[in-house]
Amino acid sequence: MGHIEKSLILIKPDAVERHVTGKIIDIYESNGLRLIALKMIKVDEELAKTHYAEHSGKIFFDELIRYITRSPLIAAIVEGQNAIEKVRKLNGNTNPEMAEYGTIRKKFGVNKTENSVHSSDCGENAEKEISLWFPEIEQI
Ligand code: 3AN
Repeated sequence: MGHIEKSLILIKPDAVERHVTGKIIDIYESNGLRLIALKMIKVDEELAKTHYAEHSGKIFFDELIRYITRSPLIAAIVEGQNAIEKVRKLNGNTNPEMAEYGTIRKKFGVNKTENSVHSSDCGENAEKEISLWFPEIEQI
């Protein structure tokens, strides 16, 4: 069965710009995930750099920060059985060209940078990302 988990998801600028956020949220909800928090924000450089700190110094880092801060995105917390792994499977490979058919990145992603969605990759990072993106929420 697995257990109930929370994961942080971002529906990133390219998806908001192309009006596909509703379709993406529908995929999560149709797969048994429940939204427990959601907001739209235009990310500032400080939050972007903290979120992507592990990629600091990589060749794609500056492009990644420019992209994620260029227009509003949706940040949300979803909850459900094995939510972390479930969301990552629904999202698909980082590179939309490599992603399996039916995944969100295959359907909506443009390239490795503009790949429509982000989600936490493990429980520890889910906790960190939830408190980074939703500092206003106490303990959930
Ligand atoms: P994922 O989001 O699939 O966990 P990560 O954590 O390896 O992927 O990368 C975080 C983000 O950095 C990706 N969503 C993507 O936008 C960007 N990224 C990762 N690798 C590359 C790359 N080789 N070229 C351009 N952007 C990349």
